[in-house]
Amino acid sequence: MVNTILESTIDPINLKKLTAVSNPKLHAFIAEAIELLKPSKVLVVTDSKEDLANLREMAKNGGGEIPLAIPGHTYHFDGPNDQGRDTFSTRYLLPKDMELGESLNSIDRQQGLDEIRGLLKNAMKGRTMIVCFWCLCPTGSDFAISCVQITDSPYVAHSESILYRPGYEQFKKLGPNDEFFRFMHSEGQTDENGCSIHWEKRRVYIDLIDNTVYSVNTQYAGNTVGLKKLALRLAIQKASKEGWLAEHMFIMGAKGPGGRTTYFAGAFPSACGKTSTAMLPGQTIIGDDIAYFRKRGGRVYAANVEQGIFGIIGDVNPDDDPVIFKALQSPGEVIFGNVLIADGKPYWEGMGCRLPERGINFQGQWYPGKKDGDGKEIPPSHKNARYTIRLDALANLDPELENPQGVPVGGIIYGGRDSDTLVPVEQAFNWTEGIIAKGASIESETTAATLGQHGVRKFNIMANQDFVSIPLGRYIQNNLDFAKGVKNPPAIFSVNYFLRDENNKFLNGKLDKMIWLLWAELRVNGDVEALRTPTGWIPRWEDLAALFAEKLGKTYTQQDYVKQFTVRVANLLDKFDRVEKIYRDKVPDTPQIVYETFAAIRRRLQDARSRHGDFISPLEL
Ligand code: SPV
Ligand code: MN
Repeated sequence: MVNTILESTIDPINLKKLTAVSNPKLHAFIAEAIELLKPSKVLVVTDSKEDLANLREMAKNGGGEIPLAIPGHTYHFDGPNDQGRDTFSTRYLLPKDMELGESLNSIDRQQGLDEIRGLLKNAMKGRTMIVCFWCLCPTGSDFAISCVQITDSPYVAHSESILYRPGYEQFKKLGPNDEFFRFMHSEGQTDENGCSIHWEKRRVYIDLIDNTVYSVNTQYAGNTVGLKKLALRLAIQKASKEGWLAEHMFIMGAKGPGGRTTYFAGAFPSACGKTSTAMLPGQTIIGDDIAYFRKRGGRVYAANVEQGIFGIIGDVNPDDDPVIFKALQSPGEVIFGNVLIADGKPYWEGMGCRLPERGINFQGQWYPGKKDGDGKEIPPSHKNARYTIRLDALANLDPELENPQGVPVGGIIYGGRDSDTLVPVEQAFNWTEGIIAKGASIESETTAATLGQHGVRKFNIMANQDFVSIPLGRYIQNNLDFAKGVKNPPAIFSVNYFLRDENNKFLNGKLDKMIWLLWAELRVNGDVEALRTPTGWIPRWEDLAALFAEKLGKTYTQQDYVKQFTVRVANLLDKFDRVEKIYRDKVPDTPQIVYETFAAIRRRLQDARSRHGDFISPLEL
């Protein structure tokens, strides 16, 4: 049956490419997709240069991208209502015997499958179904996971060819029982601009039983590029069963004294400085979004799941982000998403030059002062406008990106958008407190990376809340257990780049994050002492002043230090009350150690308050 379907729909050349991968489960998936989507043609993409070049051409010829003046550059627009991840319509398909807890969005499995199959029915009539193979993490490594993507969007397939390692040859080596991830996407009906019309019927449904994600009526990469956040959700479930970790984290090399490199991984909610930390001048980048962690010989190693960046372009300018700015001005494959286009060039807010007065953007013709249907002024580029680029286009790429072993992790950083509570950097006392009081206690103000209201303080466990696919208590326990058998677990830090003063002005400059990172690098290597607060270790003024002078040529006054590093006791107590309430109300499987840790921290904060009051200057410590 499967063979009949494949042979009757796929031309001999593409059929040969498909059957060279002799995996019966793959063939069944493709046949099922053909039956459901009814494409007029099937294109099978191998790892060959010709096949990848063909994808680029398809994308440029009516496939969702338009060429720009610089060779290799194109732009892509998503519809006005399709500009970010849709966390509301992204749901886990829940079998009757599975519990995920109420903090994860789910729908009965059968009901969800019926709904999404209904939406995907005949979706590719008159279209080409693209079948492509990619790999999460370096191919052939113990991190690697094979993936197959089905899509009718050349833009989606082309984006994947930039962001992920080719996986066709690896797929050929899979045994009949080896696991792989499957993604099925259709942009649905499109309008005269090529944008999905039925965005209200946008759905991203995740089937954990079958390692399959379905996505329909959307084009925004965060909802469609299977290997990105759709795969992360599947990977978290797989990691939980197999004893490793899949995290929403960058990986980068921080440079210490004497040319030393210490690797850090960092989790930040979307649009909170994650990419710009990974790309700090003078340091080296391995990845900016998703990392897998494994233990080997009592050490923790991490690998980048991706080989490219889908980064926020707003505020990328030659002063703040020189490395990426240069790459975005140079010939080579780059897709600009939802920026302003004029005279064949891309423009965005905060790029450090005057923007043109006329152009086109995701809302059509644009001019300053143009309003949308609700009377709201349309910005020239969307706040979540992005670029897609391969990491090898960057001057500061770390040489270990393709190391199949990954890199040894010295430190882990948890960040968030917090105007009034956490100090700019603080080291947790140990792994357990780090996981619980730093990672599992992140609260961050919402941003344009997800649809919905912005600027609302929201709980976001390990900055991974949107992607966790197991009960949250188990997820915390997995993180705690991961350090078992590790001689020196990575040191854990919190950072906060968004602290403001009483006039709502940011207390830090954009490059100050380099200093917090380099201080953390010194701490990991035991090079500096630190001051003990109720919640962890903070830097001494003199160590920061030396780093500011050496790395940024800046004077760091004691007055600035006191403002930034004052321990805000009342705010911290409130924070832990809010977070604990979420665990008590919504996470029935919260490990007891979480409550014990909160209680211990609260006692230390109250004790400090009785001696110093609500605000503790670091000079008093
Ligand atoms: C994020 O929003 O965290 C991103 C972009 O990295 S995406 O998930 O692809 O929307
Ligand atoms: Mn992300």
